[in-house]
Parts: sequence; structure tokens; C-alpha cells
Amino acid sequence: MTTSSAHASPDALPIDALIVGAGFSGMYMLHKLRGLGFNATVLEAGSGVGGTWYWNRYPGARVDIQSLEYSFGFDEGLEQEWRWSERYAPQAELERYANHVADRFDLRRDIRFDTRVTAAHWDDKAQLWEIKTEKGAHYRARHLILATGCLSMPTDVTFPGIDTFEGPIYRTSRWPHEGVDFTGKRVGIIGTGSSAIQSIPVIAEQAAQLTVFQRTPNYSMPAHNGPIPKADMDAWLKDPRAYRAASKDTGGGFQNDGNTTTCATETPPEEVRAELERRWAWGGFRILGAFADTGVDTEANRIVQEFIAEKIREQVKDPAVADMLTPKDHPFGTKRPCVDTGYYATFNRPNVSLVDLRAEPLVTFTAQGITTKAKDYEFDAVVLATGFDAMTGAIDRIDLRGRGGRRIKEHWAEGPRTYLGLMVAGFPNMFTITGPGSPSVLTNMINSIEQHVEWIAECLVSLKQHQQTSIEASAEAEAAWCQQVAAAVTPSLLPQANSWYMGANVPGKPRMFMPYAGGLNTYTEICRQVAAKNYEGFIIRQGDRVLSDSHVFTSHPPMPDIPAKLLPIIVERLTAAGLMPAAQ
Ligand code: NA7
Repeated sequence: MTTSSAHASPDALPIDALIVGAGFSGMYMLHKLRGLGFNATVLEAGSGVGGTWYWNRYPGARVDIQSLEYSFGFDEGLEQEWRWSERYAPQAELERYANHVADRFDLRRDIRFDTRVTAAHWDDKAQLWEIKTEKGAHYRARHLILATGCLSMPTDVTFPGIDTFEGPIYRTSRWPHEGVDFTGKRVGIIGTGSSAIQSIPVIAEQAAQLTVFQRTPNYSMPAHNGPIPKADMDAWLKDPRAYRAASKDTGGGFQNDGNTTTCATETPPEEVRAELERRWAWGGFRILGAFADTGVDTEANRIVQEFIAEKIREQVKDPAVADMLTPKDHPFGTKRPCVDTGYYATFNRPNVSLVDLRAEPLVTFTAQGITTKAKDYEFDAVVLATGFDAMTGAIDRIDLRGRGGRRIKEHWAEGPRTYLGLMVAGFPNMFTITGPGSPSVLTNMINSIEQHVEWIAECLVSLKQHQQTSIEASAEAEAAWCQQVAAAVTPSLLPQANSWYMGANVPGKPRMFMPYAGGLNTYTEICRQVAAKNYEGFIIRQGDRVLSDSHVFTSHPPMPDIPAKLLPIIVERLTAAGLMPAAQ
């Protein structure tokens, strides 16, 4: 291993780590490794840093976790010199923040922009990864770190006749850098997920006419964006370290006033109502944590569903439109809820209309617009807000081969299998940051990223100190972890929705709940235990020689406190899924 931070170039001597992606995870990974004396290079497909916040520059794009917490905590100087302008920072501010981080830590000299990785093959003889880029460059690295993002690869969704449309078609996730002026234009938008829900109110203010094509309505809560709440700002200013520690010590990786003891179904209705109102008024995700049973018990969940349906009716004047906007096919919180600014009220505007694609399916694009079973619509421009091949999409598209040439796509044919969401059996020295099997998208991503980066860095230091050349998840530990991932989600209502968490939005993608639903705090403790037990469940080698081959995974999270009412439901679901031995 080399210890200098020398400028790495293609075809040069092997580097310690090749990092794919210069979003928040790739940037912090680079900074962390450099500080520990490793040399690392980042390859980034885009022309700038920021990942999600580089690509998703559609109108209205902003973060849905309060910026005070959705920001790096690894450097106190950085923390002190940056002030967010509002509760939920817009994309441009987040991109500025990413650039500020890159400048402050002089990251760019080790990032190659406009460089897409197309292949990475493990060379068992050399104990190295051989990496190729779209432009034909070639790198060799001891470790391959996939910082490729969970929502970075748009789905391949297309529509009949789409090429015949004569106007421009914009994808929210690939928005032009120069922006788009919709003034006076007739615009159609397909999709009503988070990207659409954020962009619709902004596009509606500009466009002459906006037609929203909805297949499935989503739950959305008001952001109530504005200045950072005084109580949060004061707590943070008093002791940023303590504030961050408190955020990290939660299931979601952010402070959400989560209630883990009181059940909505055991609380007087007027008190339930008051609590939901209080959280709705606070805004964002806070309503998710109102009661301990809404994520598990159908009846409790229905109380929140009805509360939100009422809020939609209050905001949307036309009862038929309000009804169309009300979700009916999935429990609240089983798809990632949206956080909006004026979404529902936008449908009161005379220039906005809603089309229910279930009632009148889209038949084809035409030169002038879109034809549904009911009508021809004419547009000057169309926006596709149709989502992502989440969690595995960016990894799947790399020709990734591990030991014996085994392809990742083969290994993941029935769904992504990992150990701790960090490593994959048969793919030595390859790490995923916020990969499938880790809490990632169910949490504040930045806190999850910091935890992963720090765990990986510590692991690389340990290998170096002991002159070990490779680490790899054992197949047994991977299988055991997959069981824990399944066991963490099965008691909840989460598997009941056709969500991107389940891979359900991509035709042919295996159905499997991909993130770990046991909570960031629990997960962090498991990862800590695994490392402390000499990397339990990992096979560590020095060249061909196996130095440590713990195949087992014995670390278990502490049992959370669960209200007694929920225990029978949980046991029944785990038993039905074969994840708990049936009672004798
Ligand atoms: P989402 O949440 O996956 O939303 C995609 C939307 O596009 C959703 O409403 C889909 O309807 C719709 N869609 C997808 N394909 C089609 C077709 N073929 N026809 C009609 N409508 C379609 O992606 P976003 O980018 O909005 O948000 C992703 C995450 O980013 C979000 O959860 C936040 O965490 C941030 P469907 O529901 O499939 O019927």
C-alpha cells in the first residue's frame, strides 16, 4: 500500500481505493481516506460534485429533512462556518454546500469528472480491482468503494410514440443546467412522486397550462418551510455535538419526536386528533412518529390516512379532484411520504388539471402531445417525473464481476444480498456506501453516509495495520443478514405497498424490501459489534492465506420496547413469513 496522497492517474500503480461517485458519500470517503494516509481517486459521471443535488435541479427541488441535520457533522470548522438559509434548503443551496465542502477540503484534485465507470473486475491473483471507464481509461485499486447513490439511476420508463413528440421532454432527474422557462407554455407532467409534488406548484406558477398525469396518488405533508425553528436552532447552537449525537441515536437519523410507547388505537380520539394536528402544524415527517402503532397496525394506520384525507379535502376545493388526490391503495408511510410546499392547493388554480391514468390510460404520445383513452392533450413541453431504479440501479449498470468472474447481477438475481449493506459475498474489497441492506433511504442520508464512511475507513486501517490484503463477506453471514433485513421489515406495513423500496416500480426487478428497517441507531450498534468482534462474518486474507474466517454473524440488536398490543401482530407476521419458529 502507498501512503502518500499522490495524484493518481489511469494505468498508474495501483491505488488504495477507487471511489465511484462524488456525491456526499464519495466526497466524505475521499476526505476520510486521505486523512488516514491512503490514496484514493474518485470517478464521477457528472461534471460537478453533489450527486443527487447535482442532478436533481428541477424547479422546487429541495431536501425533505431539516438542513440543520441534513449536513455533515464530521468537521466542526465546516459546521461552524456554514449557515443554512431555511429549514429545507433548495437544490441550489445544497449544490453550493457540496462545492464548498469540495473547496474547503481540496477534494477536486482527486476527482475525475465526466468519467463514468463501466466495468470493475476483481483480479484474484493480483488481489486488485481492475476498473474501466466509458472513455477507455483504466485504473487498478486495492479497494473499490461504490458511492453511487440510492436514487441516482432514472428508470427506463418510456411511452409509445414518445419519439414523435415535437416539443422538448425533460426528466426531473436530468434537468438542464441552464433551467427551463415555461412561461406561456402548455406543459404535461407524468408522475406524482416526490419530484413531481415539489415541481408541480412551481411549474404551475409559470406555465399557461399544466396537466398532471397521475397513476397513483401519494401522501404529502406540508413542509412549512421558512426560518429554522427557534427551538432547534437554539439547541443546535448550544451544543452542535450533542445535537448531532441525538440525531444519530434515532431510528431515522433525525430528530422527529418519535413516540414508541403510545398506541393511537388506545388513545382517546380527541387526543389522537390533537397530536396529529400538532405534528401537521410542525410539518415534514413529524407525523410519521406520532404513535407507536401506525407503522404496524392497519387500524391505527387508517386513523392517519383519514386525517390526511381530510387535510386534502380542506385544501382542494373540487371534491372530485380531492378524492382523486387521496391515496387508497397503500397504508400511510409504506411509500416514502412527500413533503410539499403548496402541492394540494395548486389544484385550485384555473390553469392546472389532473388526469387519472387509471381511469383514462395513456395510449400514446403524438407529435402535439399525449393521447389517453379519453382525450387528446396538446403540449409544448412534457416533464417526466417517473422515478428511479432505486438502490441497485447504478450498481447493476456497471459490469461488476467478483471472484471467479461472478457478476453482481447474477448474485442479485433474486434481489440484492449484502452483509450489513456494506459488502457482498464473493466481491472482496468492494464496499457499498448506503447500499441495499443498510438503513439508507429510510433515514437521514447524511448521517447514514457518515456512519458507513467511518466504518469502512476503520476497516481499511485495520487491514493495513495487520498487513491483510483482502476482506470479504462470508456467504453464511450474508444469508444471516438478509434474514435480519427481512425480519426487521416483516412486522411492519412497509411490504404492503408497491414501492420503490420493494423494487416494485421497475418491471422485472425482483420484489424484495431493500433497505434495513431496524433503524439507524440499532444498525450502528450492530456494525460496531461486528468490527469489535474482529470483523465477525468476514473472511480476511493475506494473499492466498486465510487469516481469519469467521463465517458466522451473531451480533443482534437489543430488543426494542414494543407496546404489548403490537406483540401478537408482530409474532403472527414473523411466523407467517417463516422468520420465527411456530409455537409448538
Ligand atoms: P417516485 O416516487 O418513484 O415517483 C415516480 C412517479 O412516476 C410515480 O407517481 C409513478 O406512479 C409515476 N410513474 C412511473 N412510471 C409511470 C408510467 N409508466 N406511467 C405513469 N406514471 C408513472 O420518484 P420521485 O423521483 O418522485 O421520488 C423518488 C424519491 O426521491 C422520493 O421518494 C424521495 O425520497 C426523493 P406509480 O406510483 O408507479 O403508479
